[in-house]
Amino acid sequence: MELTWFKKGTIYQIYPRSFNDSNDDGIGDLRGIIQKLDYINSLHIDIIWLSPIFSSPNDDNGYDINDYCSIMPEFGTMDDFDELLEETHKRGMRLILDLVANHCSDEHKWFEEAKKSKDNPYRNYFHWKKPSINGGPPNNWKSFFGGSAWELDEVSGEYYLHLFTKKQPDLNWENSKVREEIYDAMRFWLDKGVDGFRMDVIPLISKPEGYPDAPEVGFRKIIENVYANGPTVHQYLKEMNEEVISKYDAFSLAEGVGINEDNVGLYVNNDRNELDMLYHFDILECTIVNGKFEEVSPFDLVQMKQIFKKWRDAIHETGWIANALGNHDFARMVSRFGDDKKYHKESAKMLMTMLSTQNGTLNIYQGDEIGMTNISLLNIEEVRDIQSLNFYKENKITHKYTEELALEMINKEGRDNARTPVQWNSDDINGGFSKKEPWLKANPNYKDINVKDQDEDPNSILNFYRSLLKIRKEHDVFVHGDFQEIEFNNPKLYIYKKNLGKEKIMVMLNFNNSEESFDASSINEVEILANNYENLDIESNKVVLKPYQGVILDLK
Ligand code: TEU
Ligand code: CA
Repeated sequence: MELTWFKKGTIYQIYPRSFNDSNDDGIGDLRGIIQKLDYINSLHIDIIWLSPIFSSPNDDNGYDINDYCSIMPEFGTMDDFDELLEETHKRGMRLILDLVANHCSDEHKWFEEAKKSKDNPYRNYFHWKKPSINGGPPNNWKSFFGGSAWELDEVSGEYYLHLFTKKQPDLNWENSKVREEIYDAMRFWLDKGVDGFRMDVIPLISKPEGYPDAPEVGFRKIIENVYANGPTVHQYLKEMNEEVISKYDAFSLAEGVGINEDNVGLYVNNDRNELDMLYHFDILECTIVNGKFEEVSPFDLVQMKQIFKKWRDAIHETGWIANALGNHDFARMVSRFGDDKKYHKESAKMLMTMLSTQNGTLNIYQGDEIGMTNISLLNIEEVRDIQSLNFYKENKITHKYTEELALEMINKEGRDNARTPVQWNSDDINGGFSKKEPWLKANPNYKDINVKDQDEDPNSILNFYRSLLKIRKEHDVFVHGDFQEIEFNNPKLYIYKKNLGKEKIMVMLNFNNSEESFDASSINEVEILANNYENLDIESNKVVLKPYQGVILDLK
């Protein structure tokens, strides 16, 4: 398997609104990112992914675009962007943008035109349907963010489809004009030198024929069986690849919502010429049973091992995936999978030890490199995320949960957890993100968790990330290789050996908050490549791992 730059590279996701504010208006911006490029480079990052930076009314923080070839004024100008791209490339890094092509904003010219009349030339850019016979929405589809996925347009008496908020109408990909518009926008950025795209909810672009009612199953199943993987999705992805991506030295990282281990190959196998890679939702949603703000299951390590294995096997030697433990849509990884209190430092390091040794492209999210944690928002006025706000509003009507519990759920699972401002230092107000009150409040724990302090501390999470990402560059076995699991059914330890040609490593991870030991008679002469404790306790035939200890051995 050939390791192209994007397979081997480490991706660092930036959520621009929360990254760094250069002009103290409380909102992160492009110049703020430029100021931090040396910092990003110091992490051994290869590829920066920017969440949407295009003009948008911000109903969903830029995931509702009203002009695909412009920069959101709050984030800066096109000149700022050109400088950001140039400065990124100067440092040997690449830059990818977020392509939100399943839907646009209802304030996009296309939709404003489409609403004017049934025979407007833009009408067919969207999905319109007559009311059902009883007068309600055309079918039972629910939006990802609560309520019906259909909104009535009073003028024409027809409904339009929006799988996300009603300000995010779905584009009709069956219309070749829509596809050309999107491809043109992609070319606009690629011609500037952009290195590819992260593709937002791309498995949703093709809708099932006849818009059939969804079965009464959990929301994740509805996504998988009804909203995603439509009949023409592969035709369009091939077309997009052939007409656009393949013409450039660029790649696609798809958000693999609704994709499972059985159909992933259709999207990413090398001979398909569709997508270069995707990240799936099985790990990200491993504690989310049906959908966010529904049932939550406790974290289960054996299940996580099974998921990693299942996906590794599904694409082995044929395709490629990326791995992430968090992004702007999920609670913070250390709070979900580690211990963000007593073993904060240990568990944050251990989790990255695991993630950086999985097969596939490594995808990390801003702030995780310093172990940023979930935030406790004190009341609903502090909540910003549209998904959480809609949940809270809907709950006020249904009274399914008490208001206290609803807020507790938002604090546990909500997307604002990942969107609090990056914590740059302890001295400045708002953790150095901005002098003005930020659009979403800074986590008060910036006093203890911040870039500046960790930069100066050789034992910090930040410097541990740096060393892991550096050795990953030097050893391809980190990126891919044959896996041999040890004690697979052990619910506390995750232990595996990997080899690729002459390279052999062993990874030992303790997910528990007390010491755990296992038989180590198979370990011979070794060199320690990474260890989040000072020592490794190997006695005769036994390895004893400290709470949340994570170790990588180079097996000679
Ligand atoms: O996310 C799609 C998606 O599936 C998420 O809505 C996810 O289900 C949810 O956040 C988890 O509970 C993408 C973007 O990453 C997200 O930020 C956007 O809001 C969404 O698409 C619409 O563009
Ligand atoms: Ca700003």
